[in-house]
Amino acid sequence: MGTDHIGLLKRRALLSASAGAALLGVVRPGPARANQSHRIVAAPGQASLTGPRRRATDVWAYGGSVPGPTLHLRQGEPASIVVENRLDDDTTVHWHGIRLPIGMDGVPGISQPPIRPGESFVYEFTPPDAGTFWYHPHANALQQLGRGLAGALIVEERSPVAVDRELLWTIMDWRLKSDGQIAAGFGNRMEAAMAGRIGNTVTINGVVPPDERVRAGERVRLRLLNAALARIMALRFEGHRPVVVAVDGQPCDPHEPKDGRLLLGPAMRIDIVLDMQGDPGRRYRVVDDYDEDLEYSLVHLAYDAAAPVRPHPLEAPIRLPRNPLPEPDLGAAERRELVLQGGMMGGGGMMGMGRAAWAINGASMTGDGHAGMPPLTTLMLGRSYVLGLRNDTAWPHPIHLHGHSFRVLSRNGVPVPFNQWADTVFVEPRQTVDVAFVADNPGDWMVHCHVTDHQTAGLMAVLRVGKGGKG
Ligand SMILES: [Cu+2]
Repeated sequence: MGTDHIGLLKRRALLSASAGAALLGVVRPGPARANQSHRIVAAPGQASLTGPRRRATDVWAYGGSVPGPTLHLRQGEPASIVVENRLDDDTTVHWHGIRLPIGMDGVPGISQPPIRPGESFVYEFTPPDAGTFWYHPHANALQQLGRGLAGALIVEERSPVAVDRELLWTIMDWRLKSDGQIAAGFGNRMEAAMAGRIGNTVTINGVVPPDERVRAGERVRLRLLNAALARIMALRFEGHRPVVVAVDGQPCDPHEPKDGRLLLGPAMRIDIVLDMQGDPGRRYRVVDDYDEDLEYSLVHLAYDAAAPVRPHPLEAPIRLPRNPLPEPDLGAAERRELVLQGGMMGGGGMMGMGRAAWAINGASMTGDGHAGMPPLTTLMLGRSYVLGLRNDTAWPHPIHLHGHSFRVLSRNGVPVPFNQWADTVFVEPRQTVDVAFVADNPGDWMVHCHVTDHQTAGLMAVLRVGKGGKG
């Protein structure tokens, strides 16, 4: 009888699991939904950011939607993306985090001439890495990104992890007036020397989010993308234990984040696996408490009242396959230090730097990139480097390097665990973050803060990767 009882339980568990699987479909999304050729039109449009009953907001949009269409590409296969500019403004597209040739990197004057209104440009590259990436303008970025030009780019793993569902949250931040329209005043100099243009309305996938409906017992892979101009977020999933499986698209050792908080500076991405272990029928807050005094509920996970789809969390492995990143040779690596300087200091004064508010190693490159930007330093093609990112300012900076992903080594000398790679790393005030990479991609690569006001007000430099140079 005992045996029968256990057998019955097992059968029941199997039945409910398979019922759940039938209901939800245990998905292995993967290459099947990918497509290597796309066409995107950048144009003015309208978006119902605050819901269908309020007046739509005038935006600039890729493919008529905010965010733009999510592009799915296959890893290691050539892709071709036509971008047509129907704005009244020059534009380019930067494929953030994709290791591609300099000519496809979207920096005006360095990678390509800007795409003039009415013109098109064909971006062609082969994404070497699977993961969560994104695309956005690198021309007049404050306005173009701030008015809605951003979209997710997902390079599919050849053999993805098994989950019930995949979700993507492209999080954007808007400064809206009471009539629902975007407030003017991009490039305010006072803001540029402080936290940047932080808005008053946060959207997920283009709307102030309604409840995210979930089912007890299901396993979800959630791709988080901070596509805001300046807002830094720290997300906590109340009642849940998210497991980080990738940072900036690059797989890491699966781990629960410290204090359960997922820190997302502008441009940063985190992939998590979330087992829905909450109670059927209940709602759980997802909170952004980066600024503890301004904590708010970003969205709620709303559980269906139905019984869990399975009695225990899935036991399937969640470690993602590694990408073909070159491993830096730390024994032979040369060290270069980038000192981040400027900004409004605690006492209200600002360092004297003329028109720029920020600098790297005493030099300020402003704007979005243009021809003739002299390199801050030259790196030898194929050699390993450690970059020490030293923040001498009173503000945090998510520092992005184009054309490469780097291993995050340490913060103030303390090793960073879990084999984390990134293309945008968060550097706290008075902190030095060491990152390492192989300079294997020739070209003039931007390194800049992704708080867009900081970038355009001087927190930007060029690293030249080439033969024979020394900086
Ligand atoms: Cu910054």
